[in-house]
Amino acid sequence: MTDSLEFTSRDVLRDRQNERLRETVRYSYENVPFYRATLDDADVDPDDVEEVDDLEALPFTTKEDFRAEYPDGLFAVDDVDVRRIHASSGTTGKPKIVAYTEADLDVWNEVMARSMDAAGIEPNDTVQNAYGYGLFTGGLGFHAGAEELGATVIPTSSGNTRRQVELARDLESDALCCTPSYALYVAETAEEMGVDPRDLPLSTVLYGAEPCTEPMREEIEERLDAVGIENYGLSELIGPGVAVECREAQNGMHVQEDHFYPEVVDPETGEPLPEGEEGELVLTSLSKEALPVLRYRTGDLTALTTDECECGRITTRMDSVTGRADDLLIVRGINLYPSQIEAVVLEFDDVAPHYRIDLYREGSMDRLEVTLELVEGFDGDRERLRERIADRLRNALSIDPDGLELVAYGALERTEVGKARRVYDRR
Ligand code: DLL
Repeated sequence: MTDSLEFTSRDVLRDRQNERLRETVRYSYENVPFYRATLDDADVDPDDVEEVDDLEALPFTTKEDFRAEYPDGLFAVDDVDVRRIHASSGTTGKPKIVAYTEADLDVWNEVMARSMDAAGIEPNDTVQNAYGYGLFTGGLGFHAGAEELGATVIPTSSGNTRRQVELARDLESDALCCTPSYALYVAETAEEMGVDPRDLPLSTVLYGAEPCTEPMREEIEERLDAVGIENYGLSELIGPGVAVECREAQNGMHVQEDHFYPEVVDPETGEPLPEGEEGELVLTSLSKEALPVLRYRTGDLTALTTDECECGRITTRMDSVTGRADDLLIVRGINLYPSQIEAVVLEFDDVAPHYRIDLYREGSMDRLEVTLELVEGFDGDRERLRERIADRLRNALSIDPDGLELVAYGALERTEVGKARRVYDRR
């Protein structure tokens, strides 16, 4: 972790980024026919890209490009130099296959170890890793990062939740790594087992891989009496480890900018947006060998800031992802992200952090149904609560769900393995 530049200055960081960008563009051009073709088409001579400000001239790389080049058309090295393969957890179509050389794995370990360090994990801590092991990058990514840091890893993988609770208690796990929805499920399972989740020794939950609003984080922290630290990443760039919050501020995720260069663009026009404005995150790898990526459109919506952070890191921070550009629900002409509904309904203390959104088409009309769970032991006036929530949705989001149902605690299905699904769009 000595070479991280996280605590130097923006000028030192910028020099490193420029140097690595020049190498990456030239390397991609020379080793990946796809990049040679797209750069030639855009009339970009790799030698003209001298600094990150020149990135704007480069064409984007998209998910469709990954699909078209499936499985290994974007690889820049021969098979013999590939040490590991992972794949994205895409729900539709073919997965995106991603590759790592030995040096890529070293970078990944380094950014993951830094992420753990930023989260306040120490070498003498025990880290229970409940991200799925396998093609998904969560399991092995967190595993290697914790080892690199020098911590003890318990590779529980996802699922078998009662055993997670027992092991956390018996082996005195200090940190739990998992999706935010799974962290809540661990808490619920503990309760079912007669174990107070707040009594579990966990002091940190490193969550990520799916969106998590601030009220959801508060719920995780409250239920498990632990600090929740958000992680962001994607297979196409490396996996987890692209950005992480610091424990000091918990206010935006520090992008590991010496390896991944972030931009935010208007999702419609592709024009770069100024700092602070929300748009689609575009990332360029600055050190990847097996799979360099130039201006990859992540589809994730966020905003960037270089405001000072109390932790002393000088890296750009990104906001929590509010949704994916392709998650946008257009309901009767109103644009809506599932996370907006989540943020509104979780303001209500009587609503548990589990919900589902169903969309149907009736004739030419959209029908929106929201199902919410009540907290355990709710004995208030259900109808009154329902009306209050409906009012709030109307005022805050200008939507009036056709159905708003409050169901008993535990009635909605939980996700034990993989990413939680909350939206069912059947239109
Ligand atoms: O989900 C990598 C990861 C694993 C990140 C564990 C953090 C923790 P993929 O399966 O390729 O990789 O999915 C990447 O997941 O484009 C986002 O849409 C979403 N995502 C990842 N982290 C967050 C987050 C891993 N903190 C896709 N908030 C990304 C919201 C996230 N969405």
